[in-house]
Amino acid sequence: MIFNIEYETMPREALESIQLRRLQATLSRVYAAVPFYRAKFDENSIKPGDVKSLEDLQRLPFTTKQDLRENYPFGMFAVPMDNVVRIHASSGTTGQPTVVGYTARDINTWAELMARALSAGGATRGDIIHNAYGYGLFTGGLGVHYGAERLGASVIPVSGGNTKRQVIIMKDFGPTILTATPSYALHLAEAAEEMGVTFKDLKFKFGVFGAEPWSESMRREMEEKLGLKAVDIYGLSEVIGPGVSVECHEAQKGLHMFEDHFIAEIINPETGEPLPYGEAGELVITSITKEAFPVIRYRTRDITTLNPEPCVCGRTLVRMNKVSGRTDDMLIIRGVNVFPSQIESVLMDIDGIEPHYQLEVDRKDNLDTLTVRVEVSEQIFSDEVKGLQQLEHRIKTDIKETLGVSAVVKLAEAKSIARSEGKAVRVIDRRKI
Ligand code: DLL
Repeated sequence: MIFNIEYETMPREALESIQLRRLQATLSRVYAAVPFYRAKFDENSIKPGDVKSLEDLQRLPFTTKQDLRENYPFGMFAVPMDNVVRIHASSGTTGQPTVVGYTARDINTWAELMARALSAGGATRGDIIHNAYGYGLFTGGLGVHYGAERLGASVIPVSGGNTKRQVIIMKDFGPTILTATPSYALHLAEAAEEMGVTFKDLKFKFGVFGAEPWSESMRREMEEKLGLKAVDIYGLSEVIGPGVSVECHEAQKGLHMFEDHFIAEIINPETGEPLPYGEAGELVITSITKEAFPVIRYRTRDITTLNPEPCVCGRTLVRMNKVSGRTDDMLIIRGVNVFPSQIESVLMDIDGIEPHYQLEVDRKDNLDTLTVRVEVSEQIFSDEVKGLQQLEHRIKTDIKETLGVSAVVKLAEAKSIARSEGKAVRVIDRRKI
């Protein structure tokens, strides 16, 4: 089902004229209300009125995470606090959290976008949504929650954690849609198995997974293990939270960007030059309907490509490919660029490997070392030493062949790598310490 058929299937030309109008209004608003933007525009000798076409957007300066940090906590808000009804913050593993605000209208917009996203992911009014994204400052829990209610589905606000209780709820309440980070969804399946509950026998039809990167191979693994169709949802607190883009369950091929609210660009992260459709680079987003916390050309640091081809689902919205990594997640190991997601793909294509792994990077005698710790199934782990050595060798060779980097591979016993209730920790880089 397409929740908002008018906007989601709009002819390109009509969509672009709405985008331009909304962009112009946003620019006037931020110029008048946010000293940061006024100063930035003035520095670049550009006034909101100079933006006369969508192409002119490229003349505007970028906004970075650093800019948001410098205006911590409320300096980027474009409305008086009287009009702010909600505050969220991104945890961020380093430095200050980023604080974002919403007006009542923003909350309304977000609910609509999340209803659209859930519906693209296969949810309908009749569904029961088991929402295991964390509730709190993180946008995942409440984002899905409001969207589910807007859609008219029944939402179980279970949040992250208390995993055993979650399994009982899944068994007794019979939810049909699972929303969680992919890593927590896998953890739920494991916990269920330990309690004698076969996840596949539960009533789940669709899973709407996001908040962290997960590869195509991970999708296959999850669909098989969880017995559902898995779709990808993308978003970030700075832009609104979840509900910036989402895959449709029909194609499961690229995430439709809700372009009536966000303008997406891809740039070369080194030079800032805009890149054409189909080329990989950093995703830059401009919000065009947000009131409390609009962002102009926000550099997400997420790497993807945009694809304008029509989709079988009927949506005319441009699609972004699955995020392949972040510009700041890229590991440089002995000069070779390595994204954790590339290693994930290699691992998931090998039988007997569990979807739980961690990359450890060290520096010994001025040389980088990469250790890949990955879990194997219990059956394999209890196998003869020779079999384990062969498997280690296979992984090492596949990584070397695909990525050109040498790794030490350590097979770990099932469930020995720490599980997370939210975003998984995939990389431990000791070189920075
Ligand atoms: O993770 C919002 C969200 C909640 C999205 C629930 C989807 C589902 P932040 O905590 O601000 O917001 O983190 C944003 O997470 O810049 C990406 O690097 C990463 N991320 C989010 N979704 C995906 C995804 C939420 N589907 C940061 N694939 C983003 C890959 C993702 N990375």
